[in-house]
Amino acid sequence: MKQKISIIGVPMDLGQMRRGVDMGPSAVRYADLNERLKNLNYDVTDEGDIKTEIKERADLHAHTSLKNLEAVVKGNERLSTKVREVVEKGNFPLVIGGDHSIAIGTLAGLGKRANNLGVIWYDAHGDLNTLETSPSGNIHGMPLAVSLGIGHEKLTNIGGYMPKLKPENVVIIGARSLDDGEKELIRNKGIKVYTMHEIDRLGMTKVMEETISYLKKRTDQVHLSLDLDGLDPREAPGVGTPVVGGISYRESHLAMEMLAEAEFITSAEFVEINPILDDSNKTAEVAVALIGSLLGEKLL
Ligand code: Z70
Ligand code: MN
Ligand code: MN
Ligand code: MN
Repeated sequence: MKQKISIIGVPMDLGQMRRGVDMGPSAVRYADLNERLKNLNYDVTDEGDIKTEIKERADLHAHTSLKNLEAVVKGNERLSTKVREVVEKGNFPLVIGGDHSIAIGTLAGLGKRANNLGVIWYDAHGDLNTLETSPSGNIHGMPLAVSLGIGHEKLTNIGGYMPKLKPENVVIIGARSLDDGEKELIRNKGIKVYTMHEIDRLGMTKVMEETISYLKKRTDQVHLSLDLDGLDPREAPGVGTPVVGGISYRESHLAMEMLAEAEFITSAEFVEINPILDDSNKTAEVAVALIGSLLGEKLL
């Protein structure tokens, strides 16, 4: 039977302050995602976009310094429901963002059905802040903490349960910008992290071999949450928070191919694609190429 993939767009831009990341799903569709997956012989359904609030109309002055809290919660509740439905019909959820705050809803939808969910967090950042540790109040800097059950209860309770994840089931790859509170959380919870230092030292092959065997031992499903700012901004310039010294396109390609060979990724999301800040839709094209590799595309 043909494997089925459901594309879910999430034009969310309320988890951060830059304009344009809400256009990420359109940019990725424009870069021919659907075609690419059909050529790999998948049965593809584009589920369309999840409704998100418009920036101007969101409650910018809610009674908390978590920016746009209510609007972020609403969008993520809708996303969580959609992801759960897609998993229940046996499809592979492929979520396209939108800022990284949408990982809260994706993981809420997945965790409901998995016994022991694992996550690969491919990102320049840890996204492990809470209101107390955040330098910005931006919720896209918090989704991993929230999914571990740490943070504002309106966020941690999305989907009606918590936590969605165990700290020992998480592997962060590509980190090079961590706030003090995030470093503390990583140490206290024993979260496995491959910073750029380890990627340079060990090479991406070893990093992925270790990541795969680590998660295979302890999880029954693995979600890939890929923030395009994990890549170097020279190759993925269309992101809101570029950080120099990132993972190369080639290394990322290899990482995706190794995940495809291991056949253990059960859902994925590609986030923080901002075509307004881009160089002729390059970042969406990179995302689509990586998605192709993740889902089994080979040159020969
Ligand atoms: C910073 C914060 C962040 C993504 C930037 C940045 C977080 N640590 N996350 N871009 N995807 O504001 O919390
Ligand atoms: Mn916008
Ligand atoms: Mn992120
Ligand atoms: Mn990031």
